[in-house]
Amino acid sequence: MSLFKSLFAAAALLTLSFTAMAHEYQVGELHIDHPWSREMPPTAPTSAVYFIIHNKGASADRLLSVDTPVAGKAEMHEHIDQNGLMKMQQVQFVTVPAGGEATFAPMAYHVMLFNLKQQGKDGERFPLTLHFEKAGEVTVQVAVQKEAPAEQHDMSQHKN
Ligand SMILES: [Cu+2]
Repeated sequence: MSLFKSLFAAAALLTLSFTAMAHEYQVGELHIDHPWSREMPPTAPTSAVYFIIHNKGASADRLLSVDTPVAGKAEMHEHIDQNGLMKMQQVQFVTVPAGGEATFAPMAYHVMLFNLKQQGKDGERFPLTLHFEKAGEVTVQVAVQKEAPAEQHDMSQHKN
């Protein structure tokens, strides 16, 4: 019995460390992939957070709001092409389609942080809580890094 228990504990630990390496999170049927933020100059007034939400479920969900203790305000934004001018504007929610995904990436949807207590540095992490209509809430750790992660690097090319 005790052997079984310690084996179980070891397996649980292993799962945990794999999760930490992959840097992804799950809430209900939603997987949140590699939340990251680009390192900004210390005096920059804002910063942006990116991630990909995969929906493995049979029904759509919506991201309704986000918040973090490191910023006074966190908004969801989208980039729109207005007569050839790229602008960003706030959105009230972002839909994650059933069996699909919602991509937060440079020049696409992003989370915008205002009134930062201080800018994060390369290698640091900070918490961000996502509030979903159906799945509820999940707090992820946002990795601050200089370069976009390889798997999200060309995301801006996909949006015309
Ligand atoms: Cu923005």
